[in-house]
Amino acid sequence: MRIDAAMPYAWLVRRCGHVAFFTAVLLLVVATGVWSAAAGYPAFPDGDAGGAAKRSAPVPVYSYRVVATHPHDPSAFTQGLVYADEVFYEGTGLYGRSSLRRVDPPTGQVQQQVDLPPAYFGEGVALVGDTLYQLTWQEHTVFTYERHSFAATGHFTYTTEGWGLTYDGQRLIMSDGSNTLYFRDPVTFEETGRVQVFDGATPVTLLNELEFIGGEVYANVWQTDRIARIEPQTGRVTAWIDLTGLRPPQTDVLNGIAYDAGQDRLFVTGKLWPYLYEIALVPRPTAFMPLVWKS
Ligand SMILES: [Ca+2]
Repeated sequence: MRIDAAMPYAWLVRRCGHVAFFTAVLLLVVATGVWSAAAGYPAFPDGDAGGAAKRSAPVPVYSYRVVATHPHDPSAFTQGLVYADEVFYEGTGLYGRSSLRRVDPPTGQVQQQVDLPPAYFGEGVALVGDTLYQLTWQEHTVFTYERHSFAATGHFTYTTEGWGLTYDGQRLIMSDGSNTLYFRDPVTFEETGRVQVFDGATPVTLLNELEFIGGEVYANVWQTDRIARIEPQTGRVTAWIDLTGLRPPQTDVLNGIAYDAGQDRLFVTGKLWPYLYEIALVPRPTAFMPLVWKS
C-alpha cells in the first residue's frame, strides 16, 4: 500500500465527511487558544516577532523545592534583598513605611533599621564593599549608607524610575520596570551601558528585584510568580524559574532574591510575606513545557 502525506487527510474525510472534519479542526484551534488564555499566556505574541519567538526553541523552565523556611516580617513590603556575611540586607517600600534593615536569617529578627523620609518609596538594594545602595521608586534618588553603622553617606540622582538593583562585582545593574537593564558605575552612579531583555523575540518587561548569580542576572517579573534568568551581555533570557504555589495566601507579589555564594543558597521572599524561603531549582521536563511562555 502506498503511503503519502495526503493519505491521512483523505482517509479522515472519507470516514467523517468534510463538515465533521473541519468542525474538529476548528474546535482544536479554539481549544488551544482558550488553554493559552486560561494559563495567562498569549497564544501568539504580537506580529511577526511573535512568530519568530514561537519558532525558536523554548528556554528551559525550572520549578523549585523548598529547602528551608524562615520567618519574615509580614509588614515588610520587600523591595530589595541581599545576603552577605550571614545576614540579609533588606529594603522595604511604601510611602511612610520605607526602610533599610539588617535581618537575622534564621529568626527574621530585624537587628538594625533606618527609615527613609516619608516622601521616599524605597526600592532595590545592593551592596558594594561596605556601601549599601537603596533606590527609590519615583524620586529619582539612590541613597548610600555605611554597611555596619547604617550611617548615611550620600546620594545620587537618576532620570528613570528605580525598581531593582544588584552588583556584578564591577558594575551596579538596575531595573526600572521596563525590559531594560542599566549598568552603572558604583562610584559615580553614571550609566555605563544598558541592555534590553528578550525571551526569543519577545521583550520581557516589568523586571523588578534583581540578583547577580553565577554570571547571570535573576529578575522577578512584577505581578508574576516568575524569575527570569538573564545573560547580561546580551539580555537573552536563558531560563525561567516558575515559583507558582510558593506565595503565601493574603500577601502581595514575589519580590526579593538573595544569594549566599559561599554556601550556594538561593533565597526568595515577597511583599508582606510572613516567610522567606531557601529554595533549590528543579528542572522541569521539556515535554510538559507550554509551547509559548511569555510575559
Ligand atoms: Ca537582590
